[in-house]
Amino acid sequence: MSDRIAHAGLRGKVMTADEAAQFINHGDALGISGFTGAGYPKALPTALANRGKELHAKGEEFAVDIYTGASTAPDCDGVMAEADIIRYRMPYQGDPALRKSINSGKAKYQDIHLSHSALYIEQGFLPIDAAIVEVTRITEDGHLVPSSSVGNNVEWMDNADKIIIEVNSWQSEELEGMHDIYRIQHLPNRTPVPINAPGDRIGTPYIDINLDKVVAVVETNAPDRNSPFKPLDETSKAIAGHFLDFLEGEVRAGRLAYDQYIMQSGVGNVPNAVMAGLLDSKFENIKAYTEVIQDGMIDLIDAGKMTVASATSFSLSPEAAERMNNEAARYRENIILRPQQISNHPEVVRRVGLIATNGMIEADIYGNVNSTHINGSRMMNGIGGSGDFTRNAFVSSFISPSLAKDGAISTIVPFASHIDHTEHDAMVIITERGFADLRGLAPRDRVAKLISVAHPEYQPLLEEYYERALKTAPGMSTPHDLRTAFDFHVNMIEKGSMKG
Ligand code: 0RQ
Repeated sequence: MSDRIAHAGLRGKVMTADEAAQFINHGDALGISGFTGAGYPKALPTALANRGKELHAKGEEFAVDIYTGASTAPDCDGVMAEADIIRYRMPYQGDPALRKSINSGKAKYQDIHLSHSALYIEQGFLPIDAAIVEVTRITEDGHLVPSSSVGNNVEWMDNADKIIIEVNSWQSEELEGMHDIYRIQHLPNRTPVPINAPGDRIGTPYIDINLDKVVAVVETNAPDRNSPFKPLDETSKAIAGHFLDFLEGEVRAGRLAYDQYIMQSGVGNVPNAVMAGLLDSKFENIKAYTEVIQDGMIDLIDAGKMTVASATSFSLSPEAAERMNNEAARYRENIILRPQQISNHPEVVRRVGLIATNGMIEADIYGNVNSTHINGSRMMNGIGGSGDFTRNAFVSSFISPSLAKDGAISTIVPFASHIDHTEHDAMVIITERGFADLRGLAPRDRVAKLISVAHPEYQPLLEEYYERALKTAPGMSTPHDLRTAFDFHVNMIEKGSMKG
């Protein structure tokens, strides 16, 4: 048995994943670890999927509700979705098999702000039966040292009746000391979260739980889903360039200094490219108060450009994950991993004054942003933490190429087919064509700025729409021609291109 399980009582609970899966019953609600492919349980999901397949073959029912931190991986969400054992899922996902299950009506999905998800359990809106959580190590005293993500692990274990712990020896033991575990008080006794700057530590480096609830400990040795990022292309480099121009403008306007930039950055290839752009910039002493640490931040730390990165999880390429596993002791000087209620806490986000930068599916000519649904109906991933940050940031920006799917789609549209971030929150929209700074502008004054960042192939169509809207709703605050407002999307569905 691994010496990573140092607590005598818990050593007596070590068993196989198949044995541990027997503690889970049909209809249970499971709070599991995992955030953007990091720190998810590696063995139980497959064991549960196999148990489901066996029971289904006998004509018996077996399906569970799955709550996580955020997205997991093919060997977690993927295997369970393929075995048809996910009945309800929250708060965020990104797995192709699960996405298929959600969009074919098999799995129900509730897309929740990441900072709200634990509150759904704590405030009694949703039940929870069991927690399944990956850790790096269990100390002699029974403290749990989290692995590469913290997510909602604390709240899941506090509120579940049963706890199953996976101890993954692939995770570096030197992650110990990187985490900062703090519990938000329950209503009506809540007090301010005492974080004034991204580097503040306010809790313990481990999670304390009620050990009597632990029914099983399972040993694993398996990597996180570390997927490589796409190589930087001309479009992502251009977006990164415009983002830097925008930051430089903030410095010239006296709203930012070269050593005062605090970033939040969404996941994905384009946000990662923006961080690559910062490597050669004049910005120093960059800090992150964000939810996910991607390769770009590790590179900024190595270059001495980033001094603090506060998040709840990693989302690294295989190469960067290897660097982290070899050098976690060095990185923990700069990196803090917190529960997602804290990494995404609206109060702290507003206080530290960060610049939020997230990807988007589309924005409309007035600045409403869709982050989640293709053509209004098909779920992509979810809102994730983008709302937690966008609503409360000092500056909220969205970045995207102006075209998707080889030009069949314009990411600037007349009317967003689903709205996650309203015109009241989105401040700056950036594509490879430039940036549209919407701050201080009434709706009609935003239109030209947004059309200027659309692709030239779509600019005449957007102008045509706006002229029509002005005729339909003359003089009105936010003119729309509702009969044709979704023509771009209808064309895409019926003819395979927004151009029609
Ligand atoms: O499809 O993968 O088939 O090529 O969407 O698009 O341009 O590579 O951009 O990786 O940054 O993802 C909004 C999905 C953008 C992401 C979204 C297609 C496009 C491509 C990916 P392919 P790109 P990104 C912190 C913050 C919500 C959650 C969030 C996201 C694929 O940023 O999930 O912000 N955001 N969390 O072709 C049809 C369009 C499209 C489109 C792009 N208009 N119509 N397809 N695509 N625009 C993280 C967490 O919360 C955990």
